[in-house]
Amino acid sequence: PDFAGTWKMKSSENFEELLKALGVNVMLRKIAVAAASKPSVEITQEGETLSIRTFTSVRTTHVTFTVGESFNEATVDGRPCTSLPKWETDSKISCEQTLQKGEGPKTAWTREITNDGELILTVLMLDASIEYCTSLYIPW
Ligand code: R13
Repeated sequence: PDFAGTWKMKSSENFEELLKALGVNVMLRKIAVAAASKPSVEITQEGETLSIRTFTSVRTTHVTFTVGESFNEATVDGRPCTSLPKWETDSKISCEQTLQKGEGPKTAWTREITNDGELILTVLMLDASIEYCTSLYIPW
């Protein structure tokens, strides 16, 4: 499937709860939640190699990876991690994150293109199976 394009957020759920569960203090949480409500995402793709840029007013991230190959990124609370993206289905990438140092909750994300051409991003805390946040993106 084709993840490429410029995307804007249509809705998002549970982001603050996720940050809280990850131990982010209330002040940083409020800043992150305000900024994360209006992100834009630019994705380019060549075969199984994706480059994803996420822009917000306080933080911009850029990751490039090939599905099936591990790469370095940061967790949503900013800890350096090694990530291994895999195809969960034809249209869904699932990626487990392993912290590079220290202890912390195990996290993962999934990115999926729906039949309607929308992009769903989910960030999960694997130890606490109920803690996850989901964002829905539509083409810009
Ligand atoms: C700031 C520092 C404190 C921590 C944090 C976490 C997340 C974010 C900002 C910050 C933001 C994340 C946006 C994510 C999006 C993901 C997506 C707690 C480290 C800088 C305040 C803004 C938009 O949808 O792809």
